[in-house]
Amino acid sequence: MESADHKIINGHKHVSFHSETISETELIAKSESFYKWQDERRSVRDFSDKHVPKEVIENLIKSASTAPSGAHKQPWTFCAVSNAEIKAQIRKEAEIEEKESYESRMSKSWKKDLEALGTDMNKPFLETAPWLIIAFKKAYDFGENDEKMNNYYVTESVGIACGMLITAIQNAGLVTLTHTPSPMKFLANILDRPSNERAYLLLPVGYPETPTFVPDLKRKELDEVAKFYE
Ligand code: IYR
Repeated sequence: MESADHKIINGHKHVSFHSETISETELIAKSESFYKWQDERRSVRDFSDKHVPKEVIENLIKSASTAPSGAHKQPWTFCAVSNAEIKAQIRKEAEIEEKESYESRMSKSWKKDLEALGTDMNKPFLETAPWLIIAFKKAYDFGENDEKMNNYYVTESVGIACGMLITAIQNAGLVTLTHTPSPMKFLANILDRPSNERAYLLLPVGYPETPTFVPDLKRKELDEVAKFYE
């Protein structure tokens, strides 16, 4: 059965998609205001412990999970932690890894590059922030009979979903930080994740502490990040 609102491709239903065409003036205005708003986003390392409702976190994760993914497999699990004991355990184990990284694993030039950001091995935000969202990538999935099911472009897909999560967090009026303790294996152990999941990124979510200071960073100019072929 074919009708104007859907068609069948390879035996699968495709529904009609409509996106409103606006004027070029509106296009320019919308794209510019979105850019200006995104340009206000800053990674914040000092969090307030102010409560954030669980429903907000659910909506943020639902937004991230709208991301495009290889063969629409959505190869991710977002673990949201507000439990104080679990946050304390995550902080303790992250700081053990970070201490090792700062003291022996990271090169001199790497640490020099980080000087401007003011990072160190101490990660109090892992306990202070009301929520930690840990993104896990699913290397593969399990089918109905526990057989392995392929996922595709897993790293890219989860990276895109995390980018959208960061934007959703900003849109909600909250702040975050892309934290990647390395190695991150301890997160799968603490959160008891199945064998197909690997920790990808940890995002503390909440309000900034007041006052909060962030590095006086400058972003690259358009001509440093883009080349046009017209
Ligand atoms: N993971 C460490 C080090 C670190 C690395 C990079 I690259 C940064 O942009 C920031 C920090 C830490 O979280 O301190």
